[in-house]
Amino acid sequence: MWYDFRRMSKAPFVLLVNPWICDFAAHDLWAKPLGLLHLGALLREGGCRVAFVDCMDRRDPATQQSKHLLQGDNQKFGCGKYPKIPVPTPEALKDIPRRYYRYGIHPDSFRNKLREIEKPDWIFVTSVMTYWYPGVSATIEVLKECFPEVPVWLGGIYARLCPGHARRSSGADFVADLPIAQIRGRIESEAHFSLSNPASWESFERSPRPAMDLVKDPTYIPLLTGVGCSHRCPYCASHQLQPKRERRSADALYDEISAWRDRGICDFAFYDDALLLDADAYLEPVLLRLDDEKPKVRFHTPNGLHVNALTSKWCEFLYHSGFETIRLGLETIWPERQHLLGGKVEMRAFFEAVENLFTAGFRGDQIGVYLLCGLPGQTVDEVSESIRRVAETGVQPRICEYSPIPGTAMWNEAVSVSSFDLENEPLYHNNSFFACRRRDFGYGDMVMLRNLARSFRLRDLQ
Ligand code: B12
Ligand code: SF4
Repeated sequence: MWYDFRRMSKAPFVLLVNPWICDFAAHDLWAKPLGLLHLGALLREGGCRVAFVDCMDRRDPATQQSKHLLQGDNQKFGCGKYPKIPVPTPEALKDIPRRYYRYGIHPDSFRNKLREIEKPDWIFVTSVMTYWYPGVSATIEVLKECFPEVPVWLGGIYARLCPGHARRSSGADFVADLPIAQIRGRIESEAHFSLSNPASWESFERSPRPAMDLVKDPTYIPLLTGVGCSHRCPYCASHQLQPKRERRSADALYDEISAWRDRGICDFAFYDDALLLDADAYLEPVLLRLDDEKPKVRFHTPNGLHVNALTSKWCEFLYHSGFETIRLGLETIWPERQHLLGGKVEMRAFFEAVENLFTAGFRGDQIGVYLLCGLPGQTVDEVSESIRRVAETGVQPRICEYSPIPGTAMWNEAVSVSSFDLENEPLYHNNSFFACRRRDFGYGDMVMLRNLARSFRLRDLQ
């Protein structure tokens, strides 16, 4: 379809949409569409009008009144369960003995929200996990039904990692598999409109804070102090998605946190891939300023911290600054695999980090340690030993089932190990599906290891 954007001589009105998620499980673990809200802030600063519809709003009143879905609920630190509707399991995932759901608001509520909005000039839909694409396609289908003549662009992580698949199956008119700096040019040439803030699109440091004000009554705020990571772990897409390491200034971060705190927000979650890298220059001044002020806030690091950065100084600092949820990336306790994965961490450093955290005052149930599970070449024994060894230190082992990601260094190996068509079907990237299962490391082993890790966490609750 061809759209005559030349009619758009004025600033466009852009509708931003966070799509539904389809999966066996999904939790609101401080999950907000940060990329889309970042884009919204850039568009708004550049002169566009924007509106936001969140298909993942857990507290949507119309959905809460509906009897046709399973209701979500609120949990601690602003997190919670999404409402969900069982939907047919896609053929590719049929052998998983679990219910498949579409998570998020009721379709009638979504349609009503779209009816209430002035017709947009443009619709921007985001995406996160590649294997959540059925939720993206279902969202775009409704958007097309309500606004058939409005162009829909799809961006975000699925669009970046699987652009060919997204072009074929999402229903979007354009799949934006470009870095953010190039998206500006594309918007301007399509809309015949000059954004007034070109410099903000060029550098992360200069960009405005994400438009979290578009989210109705947020219960927590996601934060991104920097993008990119100096490591190149073979299973990770960080470098593909954000090749350049960039940081926001300490002042900008302080302003963002204090503004939300003054509006009553207590919980803040960092999405950074490398939060503690150069933290003396960026994070330390912010935490020091916040330390003198009231009310106190709580911080959470769901995406994992680098073990080597957890010196005794930093552990004490994190404790006194209100860090509540600590996650560490250990991957495995086997030195050979640690080396193959880039040699970021050694057991000596891990034990030291755990000791530093305990000495600083953290409890074991606040500290979760991510262990990779099911990597090509990994054995069941390696993972179970890792789980036990981590549990012995008094902290909580957490399994990260390997999710193969196109374009990563490990991708070709994953494709050759797997008996599933990883290259053409992103549903097989689902961490619950475990596409790299094999004779000596099957789906049942994965379930057993997940339960083993959970049993140690439950032990800590007793
Ligand atoms: C924060 C995070 C999480 C959080 C929450 C994620 C969420 N739901 O929001 C937590 C810690 C819970 C998490 C969990 C997992 N994660 Co994660 N996570 C991330 C992380 C670090 C950041 C994502 C993010 O918000 N980025 C920030 C924003 C700014 O970037 P963005 O969304 O890409 O948006 C930019 C552009 O794309 C663009 N854009 C966005 N939308 C749109 C729309 C349009 C129209 C346009 C034009 C542009 C545009 O604008 C933005 C510009 O700045 C990424 C890695 C990364 N560096 O991106 C991994 C990542 C997404 N996670 C990944 C994985 C593997 C997982 C787990 C499966 C790990 C595991 N085995 O348990 C679990 C899955 C959990 C689940 N089922 O929900 C993989 C992806 C896997 C996949 N197949 O898709 C990634 C890429 C990391 C990796 N290993 O490489 N994750
Ligand atoms: S896994 Fe973590 S440390 Fe490794 S490259 Fe990705 S973000 Fe960096």
